[in-house]
Amino acid sequence: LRWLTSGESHGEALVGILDGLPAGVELTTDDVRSALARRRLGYGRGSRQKFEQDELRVLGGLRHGVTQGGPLAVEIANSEWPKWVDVMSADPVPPEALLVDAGTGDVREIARNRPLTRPRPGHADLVGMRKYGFEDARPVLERASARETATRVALGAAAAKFLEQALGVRLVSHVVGIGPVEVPEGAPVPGPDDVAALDADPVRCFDPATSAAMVAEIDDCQKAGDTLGGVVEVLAYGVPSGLGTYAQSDRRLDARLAAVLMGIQAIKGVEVGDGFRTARRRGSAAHDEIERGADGRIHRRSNRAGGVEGGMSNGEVVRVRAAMKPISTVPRALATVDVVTGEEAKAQHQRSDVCAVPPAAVVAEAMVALVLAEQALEKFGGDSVAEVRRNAEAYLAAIPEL
Ligand code: EPS
Repeated sequence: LRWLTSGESHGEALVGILDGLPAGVELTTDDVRSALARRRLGYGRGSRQKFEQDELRVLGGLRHGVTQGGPLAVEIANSEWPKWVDVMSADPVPPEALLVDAGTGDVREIARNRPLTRPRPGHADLVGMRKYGFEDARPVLERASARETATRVALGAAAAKFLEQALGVRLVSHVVGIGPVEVPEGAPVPGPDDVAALDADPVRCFDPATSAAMVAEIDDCQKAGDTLGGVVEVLAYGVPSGLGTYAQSDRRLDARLAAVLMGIQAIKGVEVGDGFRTARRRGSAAHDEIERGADGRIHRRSNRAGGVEGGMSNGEVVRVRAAMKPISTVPRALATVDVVTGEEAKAQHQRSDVCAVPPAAVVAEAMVALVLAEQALEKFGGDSVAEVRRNAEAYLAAIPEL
């Protein structure tokens, strides 16, 4: 399984291709639309989420609600494109076109058309401009933008359907921290049937008291002209044991999960299971003791390992966390240097989200779905959902105690 995306934040459309998905996955454009809608939820997002729409088209790989085995191609058009046709035009535009307001036809200097020369600390702006040879941060921020995650959520929705239909795997994502506000240790963890409740919570938090404190923290932060990061968690229920391998480092399941979570914009840390907390424990309190249950099957008494041991899924719930830094477009702008004048300056800022942690949970869920689908196909193979299911059942029948 492999995937690629293309497109700019204010471009005409984002596009994504998912190659290697078996035939026979039941999927509709409404399934993908509802995944995209979940990514737009979340208290603390900026004005852009209110007026911009994701306009989805599935261009390949799907027929009559069933995948065909060919690459799945999605297009997510941007309803705001008419305002950006000149700034983001694929073909050259005369300089005077950039002085015309695409909406009203007025001739004046348009903020969105002005070169951006004051890079934001924490953003890709400065290094991107220098690396690619731009005098304007526009091309850098257009592609570095987390708007691109819409495409990955669309592809992840297809991967999640495959996992559920072929293997009975179900995923859930939630927010466990926003800024200094954290879900208390030992608080109940959501299950796959709690997705609707999480979608209904303003910050995708499963603990109501913490959710209210998170909302208050976002309000405080907004008043202070600042931004917030946080921590998200993804849980995958029903993952069969044996995905990934200890035999080669790059094929470890945890290595793949960490790589794709780190690949989400603004993620600065990844944890598998109790991760950093386990590092503070002694071995006797760190590992998950093995026992035989009343049903005769072998399982773990706890799941501090997050369902992965030796780079392989062990049959317990797969649990990973990702830490997101605060958004680098800080309204109370930080110090920078204007790369054209060389003078000290305040970093560019037009508008920004205060906090994008709730949508990051949905993005992380999509990435976990893609990697679990990739690893399931590597382990079981198969060109159709039915074949993958048969292969998985045959493997699992041979190890009945797991
Ligand atoms: C983003 C900045 C914001 C977000 C955008 C991602 O856009 P702007 O700077 O134009 O206000 O709204 O996210 C989306 C549009 C989206 O659909 O998620 C960034 O810099 O990453």
